[in-house]
Amino acid sequence: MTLKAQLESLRDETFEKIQKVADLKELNQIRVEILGKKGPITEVLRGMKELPAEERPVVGSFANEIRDYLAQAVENRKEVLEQAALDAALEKETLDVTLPGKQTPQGSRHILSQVMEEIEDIFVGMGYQIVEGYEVEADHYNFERMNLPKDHPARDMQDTFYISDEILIRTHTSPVQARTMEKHDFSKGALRMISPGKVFRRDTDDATHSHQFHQIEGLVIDKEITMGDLKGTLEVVMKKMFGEDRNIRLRPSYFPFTEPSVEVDVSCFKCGGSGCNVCKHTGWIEILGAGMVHPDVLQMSGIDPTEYSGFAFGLGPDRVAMLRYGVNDIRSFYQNDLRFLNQFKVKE
Ligand code: 2NL
Repeated sequence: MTLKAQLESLRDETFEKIQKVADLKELNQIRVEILGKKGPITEVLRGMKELPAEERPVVGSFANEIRDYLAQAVENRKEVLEQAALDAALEKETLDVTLPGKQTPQGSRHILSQVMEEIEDIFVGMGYQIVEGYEVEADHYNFERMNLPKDHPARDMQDTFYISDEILIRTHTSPVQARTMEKHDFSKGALRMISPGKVFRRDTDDATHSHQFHQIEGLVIDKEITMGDLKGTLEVVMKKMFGEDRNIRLRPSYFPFTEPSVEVDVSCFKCGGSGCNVCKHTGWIEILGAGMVHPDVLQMSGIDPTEYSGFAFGLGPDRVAMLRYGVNDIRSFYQNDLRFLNQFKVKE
């Protein structure tokens, strides 16, 4: 076989190999093998000095031609394979922007927070300040200042969890009011406040009792505050909470920190007063405890009861939520069961 024929068959075989190769790595191997320093073409070019002088240019240019031809074939094939690899990657990694996204579970305000904020909004609209205090309190502020000295029998109804003899978790939000009363500067006007928050009692938990629940207490102190202010204020609030058609009625009661004391009933929001399951066929729903602030309570907080008077009330948001939404077990609010809570989901 002539050298020319050898080169031609090397060209044709290599070209075929290049066309068949499907892998960039293998393609590169072929390039190194055929066109590299140890490859057959380099060898031919190197062996040219053995040839007669007149054949050298012919063989040299033919070998160069084949080398260039194969180098170009490798380059073309490389482009084809790279494009194919890119197409495959694009195909595999296709992002369908029309697919629905992964849903992130969206939470919501707890139903008690919703009820409390609604009540807070009513009072803010009437010029009250919202004051929050400590859940861990001094016996002094929780009991003594509320006219409940250590031997007072009414303490039994508000037994709680003691951190020490003098430190406890509050049984009502009254200590917040006591702390605010002693600080209030009456030269700047009346004190109007509500204190919403968590409270604790040593209760045996059942459908209507929980060792932890909520309270919103209200307090107004100024010169010449009367029972009429109490009644008028609570009537407006009850109408805003339960509907403009509601009425209220006051019944005598007892709290150590108020005198006189009353229970406040609101006419039933479901039946309007004719009697139903919500009002237990009485037409009335017991909703608040209230009264005129006991003079001794004013005195203990540094307010002169001969000059100032005030009314106060306590309201249970848990009970409001239970009545309004037909929840029959107070413990449902504290179990974090999403099947319960999701029923009261609101868009934030
Ligand atoms: C109830 C009873 C009540 C008060 C809370 C109060 C606060 C001060 C002075 C006098 Cl600083 N009283 N708070 C008064 C009457 C009743 O709560 O049954 N709550 C659910």
